[in-house]
Amino acid sequence: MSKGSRNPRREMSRALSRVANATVAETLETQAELPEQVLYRIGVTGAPGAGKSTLISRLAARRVERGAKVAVVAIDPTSPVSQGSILGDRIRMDAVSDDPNIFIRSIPSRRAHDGLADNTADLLWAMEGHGFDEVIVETVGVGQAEYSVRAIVDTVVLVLLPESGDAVQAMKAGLLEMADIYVVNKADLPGAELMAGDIAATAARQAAPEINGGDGWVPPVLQTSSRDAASFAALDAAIEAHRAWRQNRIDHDAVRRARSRYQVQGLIGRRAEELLETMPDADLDRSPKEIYEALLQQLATAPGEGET
Ligand SMILES: Nc1nc2c(ncn2[C@@H]2O[C@H](COP(=O)(O)OP(=O)(O)O)[C@@H](O)[C@H]2O)c(=O)[nH]1
Ligand SMILES: [Mg+2]
Repeated sequence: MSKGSRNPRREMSRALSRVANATVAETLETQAELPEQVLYRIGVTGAPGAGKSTLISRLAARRVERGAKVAVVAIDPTSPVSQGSILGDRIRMDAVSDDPNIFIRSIPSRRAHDGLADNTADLLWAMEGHGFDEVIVETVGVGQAEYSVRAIVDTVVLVLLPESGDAVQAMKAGLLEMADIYVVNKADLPGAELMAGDIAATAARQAAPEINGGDGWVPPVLQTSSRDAASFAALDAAIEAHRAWRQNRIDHDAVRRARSRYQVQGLIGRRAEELLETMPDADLDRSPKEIYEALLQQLATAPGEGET
């Protein structure tokens, strides 16, 4: 579609805008064919303020330097104007050069049941076919989102902050299977070393054969700091290592099917929501079974049909 285009970045930007605010019907119009998925997807997740945007800008710059065409999309619930350091980084990068090998875009997140923006899968889909090699997607981790992002990206990087021992203890229980790479960021702050050690011990124990796809990827635990350029080289290398491991060890067809499942489930959920929002009160004053059956009938008609 974009072959021979003179401005793939603008094209991708338009494609993202189209999907960012689209109804289900509009979204489906862009999904009539199965695209060849070529973008390697790196998910970077973690709490607000963990330093994800800062880390991503360093990581992206490094990967572009190595010759990759890198797209970055930040699904951010905070205003990109007031909070998004990624926007500042973009301005800084653009000031240095109008590098056609990097694309950065911040998109306000929409609510979803699983903490991941309800259209993240569709946004990633829309980024295919514009000549980029990989996409780094920033998502704010609010518990469930860290698990959900697994379904749609290839490598999950979880960014954590050096914290008190108590917080680490509480977190350990939830760390199971969560990420492919753990990063204790802001390692210039006290407590990073201790925390990284704690997580590494937990991660090693959890890399049992029955976890993580069957043959023991042991998630590395790295420390990064915006004051230490070498720390991002280590992160870059860890991502490449995971990518190589994944390439040979996982069932790619199964992954593709799981992604389709996740994406279609999201589309159906949103379509159901659209229909329930416009359902007359009288229709809602019925039993859940009756409402469900009425909804199923409406779902059976093409989405958008009969709408203005
Ligand atoms: N001390 C320290 N501060 C950092 C580091 N990385 C980012 N920050 C600061 O942490 C704040 C949040 O960073 P940001 O990248 O926007 O975090 P995000 O919300 O996870 O995307 C900003 O004020 C950054 O300047 C770091 O390595 N060390
Ligand atoms: Mg951010």
